[in-house]
Amino acid sequence: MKTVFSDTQLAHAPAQEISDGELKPAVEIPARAEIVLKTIRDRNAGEILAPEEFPIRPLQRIHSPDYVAFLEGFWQKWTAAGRTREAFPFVWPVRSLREDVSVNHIDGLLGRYSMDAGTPVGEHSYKAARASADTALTAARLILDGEKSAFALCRPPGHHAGFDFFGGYCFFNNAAIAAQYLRDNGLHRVAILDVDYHHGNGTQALFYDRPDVLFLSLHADPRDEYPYFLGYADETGEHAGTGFTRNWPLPLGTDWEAYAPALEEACRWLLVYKPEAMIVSLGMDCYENDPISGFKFKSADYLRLGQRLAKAGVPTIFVMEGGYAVDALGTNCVNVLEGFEG
Ligand code: SP5
Ligand code: ZN
Repeated sequence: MKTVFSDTQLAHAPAQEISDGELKPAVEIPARAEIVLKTIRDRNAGEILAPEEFPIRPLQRIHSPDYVAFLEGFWQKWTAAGRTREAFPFVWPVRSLREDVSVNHIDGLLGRYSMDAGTPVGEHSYKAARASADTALTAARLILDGEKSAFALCRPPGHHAGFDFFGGYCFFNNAAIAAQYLRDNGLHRVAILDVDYHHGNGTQALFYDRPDVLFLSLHADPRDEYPYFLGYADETGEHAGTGFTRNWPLPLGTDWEAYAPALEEACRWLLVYKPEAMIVSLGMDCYENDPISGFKFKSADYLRLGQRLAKAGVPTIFVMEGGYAVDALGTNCVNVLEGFEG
């Protein structure tokens, strides 16, 4: 399987994140991509190519122009305000506050365009996130050109990012951008299967009223885990999209045995929907030693995951999302890719 990756994605290198009432070392770091690359090379898991540079249009099919412009101009405004360190938002337009006003202050803008305080924004975040989206788009291009599978080694990840907000370490929704690109280039039905440990709230919301992109997600029960406010079983789509979103919230402590039946159900929905292509939002954070997560996957379970996904028999783009046990991340990720290739 071909892998797409650009060194520019390494430029987003956050030092710290807000977690547990402290500033802790960031977990969504360049070493994640580096270990996956190294493992692909060590195991001869296929050619690694650089992404094409896409124009801004495919990205703006998913994200609002004002949000994209905010991220592009962020560092200039931040430093003009005298700040030198990476940024964290801290005030949000929640219930009873207005999100329709056009604020000037960079702290107001940071809140307007974010969902949490857990996502550091630095000098190079925008260009790394653009490169990450280009990586997903290039993988989509490979599928349109006839490849049966492709791996977009995306970083920063994407599935928490929405129409006009960043969060959950995500800036641009790489999987959604790839799905829309497939739709805009002749495919009629695209499925997104999200197996990251966290619910893909951004992706779900982007396609919630649409029947042309099926969204299926298995994740930790949001009652007990980030992102808390979306990802419940009663969310099944709205308007024309009614029935085209499905969620499997699973309890903390879920291992492969408990996960597999839910995955079977999701695969049955895939079978019924008959997508022309599938995008797998591939987080490896269900792993037992993940530092921020609570599932119990073993490394060998990632082989099984890849094998099961191959049985769907659909052209597949793997888009990397989370997974923070860096030492095992390469093994777990390449296990999925090799499991898929058989
Ligand atoms: C793409 C992705 O996987 N994003 C995940 C974002 C999770 N952000 C919340 C992190 C909270 C960490 N809390 C640590 C608890 C264990 N000490
Ligand atoms: Zn995750």
